[in-house]
Amino acid sequence: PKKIFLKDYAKPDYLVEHVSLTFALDKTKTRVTARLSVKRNDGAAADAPLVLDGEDLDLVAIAVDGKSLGEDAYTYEHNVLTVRDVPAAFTLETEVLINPDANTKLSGLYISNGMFCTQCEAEGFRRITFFPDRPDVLSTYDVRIEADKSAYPVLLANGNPGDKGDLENGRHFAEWADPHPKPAYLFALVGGDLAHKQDSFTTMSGREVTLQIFVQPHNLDKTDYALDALKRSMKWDEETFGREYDLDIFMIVAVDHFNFGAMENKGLNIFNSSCVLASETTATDGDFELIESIVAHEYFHNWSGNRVTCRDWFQLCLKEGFTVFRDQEFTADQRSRAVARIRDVRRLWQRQFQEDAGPLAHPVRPESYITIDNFYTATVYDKGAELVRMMKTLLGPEDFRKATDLYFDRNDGTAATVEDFVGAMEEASGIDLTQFRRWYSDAGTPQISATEAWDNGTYALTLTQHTDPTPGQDDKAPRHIPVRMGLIGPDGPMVDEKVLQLKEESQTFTFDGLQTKPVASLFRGFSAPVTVKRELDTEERLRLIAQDTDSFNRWATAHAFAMDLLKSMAGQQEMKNSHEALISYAKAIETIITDETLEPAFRAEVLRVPTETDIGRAVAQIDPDAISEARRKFRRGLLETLKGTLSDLYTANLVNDDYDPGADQAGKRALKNAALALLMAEPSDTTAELALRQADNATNMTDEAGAVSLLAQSNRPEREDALSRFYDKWKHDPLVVNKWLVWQALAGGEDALDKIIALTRHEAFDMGNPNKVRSLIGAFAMENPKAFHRADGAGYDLFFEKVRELDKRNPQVAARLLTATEAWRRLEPKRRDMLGSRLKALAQEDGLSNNTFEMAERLSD
Ligand code: BAL
Ligand code: ZN
Repeated sequence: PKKIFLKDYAKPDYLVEHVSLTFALDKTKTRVTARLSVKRNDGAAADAPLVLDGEDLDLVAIAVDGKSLGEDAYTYEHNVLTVRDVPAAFTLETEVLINPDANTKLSGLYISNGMFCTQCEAEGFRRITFFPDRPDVLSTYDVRIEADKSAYPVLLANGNPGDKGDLENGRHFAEWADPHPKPAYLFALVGGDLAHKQDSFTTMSGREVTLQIFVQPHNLDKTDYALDALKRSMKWDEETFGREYDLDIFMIVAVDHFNFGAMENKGLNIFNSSCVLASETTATDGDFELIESIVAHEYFHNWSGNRVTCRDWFQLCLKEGFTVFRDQEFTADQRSRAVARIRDVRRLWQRQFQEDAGPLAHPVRPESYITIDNFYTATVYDKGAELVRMMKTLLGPEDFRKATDLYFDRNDGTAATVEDFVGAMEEASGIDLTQFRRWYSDAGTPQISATEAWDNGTYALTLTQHTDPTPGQDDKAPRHIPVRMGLIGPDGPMVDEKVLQLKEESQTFTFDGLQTKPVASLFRGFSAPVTVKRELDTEERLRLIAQDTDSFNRWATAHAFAMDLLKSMAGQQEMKNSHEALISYAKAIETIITDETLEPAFRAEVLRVPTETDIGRAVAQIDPDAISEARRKFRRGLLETLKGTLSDLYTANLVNDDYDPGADQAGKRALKNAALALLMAEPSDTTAELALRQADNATNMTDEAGAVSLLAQSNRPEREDALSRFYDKWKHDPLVVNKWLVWQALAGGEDALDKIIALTRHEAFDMGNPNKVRSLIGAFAMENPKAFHRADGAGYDLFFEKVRELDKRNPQVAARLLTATEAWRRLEPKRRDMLGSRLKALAQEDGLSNNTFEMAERLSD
């Protein structure tokens, strides 16, 4: 397979100004007729051939300016159509046949539960028609869709609606026009028997926009929350970024088979149904929060991604990092800023830090790829968002807003680069970001060592930065790192918060005139995506947990304390007086979880115990059995000290009001369920009874799932019955059944893997549905280390069998599953050899997709 490099970027030889498409929809033979208004680009040679992408297309007819081309005028091989001797401006007409029913890759036009839908990002449009399928070719579109009227009464495409009407033979048509130039990856089409909910939004300039959410009719009662989240997103983007919506209509369609979470197609977002459908009895508070953030994310793309798009796929973070930043800020404003920050950082640690520390490490702006599908990563998305946040910290909020205005205004209607974005930041603020740009080009997480000295009223803090080598990048120069910090004395804060600028390899910052030696609160709000190494004794830790005025750092200090205890229990780290330290930790978090002046959701975050996978990420060598045992002991140790408090918390946080998915009620439920989770560390009959009662009496999915999932993780006799009753109750609802699959994928016990293997044959599982694959195989491989890394290698056997099977069907999802192995080099030697050799064997296998080959090769390299 061919590698593509950023340094080789060249402008396209031909642009397409306008596209007219006609679709005659048919399950196995959809006819796509395309008329492209093509123009030679400035600087292209007069004899440059027209080169178009096309994959799995059956070419029926091709003409230039109305003249049909003979077979000697073009070639179509290796997914490339080349037309020679074309004029400087012309109309290209093609007619192709495609087979949506056979499209198991879920890229291009395919069928999900009987409806036609599309996914074109990154390179799916070429599976619909011949086109220069690259993001720097922007065109206006008009689309006509024809289909059988009774099977597909609803026909949608991007833009504003035009004519519609009946045709012969029970068929009908609908026309759509999108006046905003867009790259082909934002094209979308839907045809199906769908119901919809409708609302409207009046924009800041007074235009009324129709909002519609389309779903299968039986899901119509699950659309209200997404519609409400959409309206809030539209308002927020006007108020916060000055961005107004630009079409007469905005539509969302839910589909069950989808590779991504959702897709920001212009005016016609297509969503994985798991990221849009919610009702109080079927979705948890976490689902509601996720839906709110994804609806916002896709909507925000209308400006950060659609109006201003990417020049090439190496610039993916330009739209994704910025849009994640925007959706994170939205969530922080809609809910609790402190809790949102903790959750975002937890996610970054879980996914991105792991990626940055292993064989898949790559810069936020990668320099090469075989298939771009493999670079929709936590690094591009979540670290990309952190880079935007750091620039906001360096610029301050006012200059940051000036910079985003400048960026949007200057690049509107064009395909931009990271350089355009960072350049706008510099121009609006006068700040030099030359060194900061290394964050985009250099992979790896900087490690900061903090040492301190105290001398007669002067506190000196020395920060040293170092980044380990990553694949292809051996030497790393120092980065420009914003360090938001404060100093905490025995009675609270001692100096006002400051942002230090760490630019050298090592720098010392001094603070004079202090009465007593402070404890530094560093990287407040997680002001930079770095790890910090420092020596804190228990007294200093307790001071930060109790007195830091930055709530993120209160949580982070408690979390680091817990991690050190867990590592020492797993035999990975020395800790003096670890028994006393565990009691100190328990007492410290008890003070927080019982402090009613703090938000319940924050207290719930403090109470959550790191998972076995979290611990695996933090240790030098992963021994899954030792980690599992350490976590078991840690939870039991906490329970011993906190039992009474947890029972009280449980009772005090019962919610009796009508269900509301907002932050206040959700916080109370989170705290109550976190208390129950720790009580279940060693479930007595009374505790199991409490969980069973919660499951049976629950009037919302948060409480039902909270209780059943805990029983599923336990070895209580009630387990099987709770799971089977849950299945019987919910087997008609695939999204709820996915939760049931996840809980069993995460379960412990000696026979855990056998049960997972049995589930791969269960009626609820389907290799053709990515949500099912992720729920069972993905959850097992990523979050059940004991079963996945079973000492006899049987977990690996199941995993690789499923990856191979899936690769034939859906390479994008197969390749993504492989990320579950990224820490293989840190496994204890026996497992390392078993997993490493399987990865190497896979990389050498014939007949793999490019997606899976690229991942297997990078992982085993
Ligand atoms: N653009 C792919 C899905 C998303 O990030 O919104
Ligand atoms: Zn996105």
